[in-house]
Amino acid sequence: MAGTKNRTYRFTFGPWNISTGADPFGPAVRKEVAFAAKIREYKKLGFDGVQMHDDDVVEADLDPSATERGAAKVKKILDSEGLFCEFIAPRLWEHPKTIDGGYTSNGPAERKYALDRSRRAIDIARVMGCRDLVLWLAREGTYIREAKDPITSVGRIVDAVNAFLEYDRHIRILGEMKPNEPMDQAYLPTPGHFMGLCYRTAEPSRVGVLIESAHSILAGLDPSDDMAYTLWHDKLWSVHLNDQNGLKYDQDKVFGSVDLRRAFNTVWVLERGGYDGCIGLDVKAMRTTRAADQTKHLANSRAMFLRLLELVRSVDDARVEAFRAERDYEGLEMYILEHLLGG
Ligand code: 3MF
Ligand code: MG
Repeated sequence: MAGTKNRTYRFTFGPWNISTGADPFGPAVRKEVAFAAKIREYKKLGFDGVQMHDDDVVEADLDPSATERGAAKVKKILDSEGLFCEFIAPRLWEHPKTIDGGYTSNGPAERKYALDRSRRAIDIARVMGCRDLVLWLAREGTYIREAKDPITSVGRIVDAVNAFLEYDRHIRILGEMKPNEPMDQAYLPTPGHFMGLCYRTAEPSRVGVLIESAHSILAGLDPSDDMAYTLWHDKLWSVHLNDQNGLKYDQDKVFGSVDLRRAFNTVWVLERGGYDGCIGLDVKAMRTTRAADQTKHLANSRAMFLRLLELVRSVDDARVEAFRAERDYEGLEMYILEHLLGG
């Protein structure tokens, strides 16, 4: 796409990306870093904004005025660092009331909790000066398919989105879809599923997606194709770039660290598709990483994006078109591989 070559990108990540290294088989290996100290790292690492869960900002389940006061304090901390808040995501997968899911739980009191908590997350977003609410529907699925009614469940998710659109006339809702983990199977496993649903909501123009590379890979899909599909619909509003080595647990590896060409294609689609959202990274440090190096994976992922961006921008379009015109995809492939190898 013409006219995009001077575009600068804004980089974001969530404070959970600086982590203790605990995994399901072993405890923390690094000390928890205090929130304010994490925030001080952002600019040093070349980042512009912060992605946040509701309870990254303020403890869950406080009353409305305590919630507002707490959020205002955090807004000041971000302001003093020159950072913006990109989105708020209600963390509906840790609370005892959300063991069976949030919006699709079989319990009416639990479903009400999920809706109320999400509305509180919208209140927090307002105070933080951001207009995006991200829904990672972590537990909206099952371990055994007989546990819930699947058709009712889809309707409940639509009803929840509609409730949020009505609650705040400016907020945008972004679905972040993932096929499995923590659940065996999710009701809306891919961005395409959420896209279908968003056209059935009360206000489709305020419903879109965040696409995470690893989540597409886990669904057996190519992240750049998922992104292209939603860009065509003007609905790609945020991304979580990372990488994933095959179909196993969600790895959140450094962007481009597993499949350089797949990452190159991702940057190609974002750049040429005129993507104008933030470049969000959702990456984990290895458990073996020493505390002194616990932000390297973030700096490295950002550096990989920028290196790949240079490569995307220096592709010779005329050559690509000539290969296409000749249907010489063998030649085109070798041209791309040599370009990636610096030749
Ligand atoms: C899980 C995720 C989540 C979301 C986050 C913000 C904890 O695989 O990707 O990270 O990105 O909740 O939406
Ligand atoms: Mg993510």
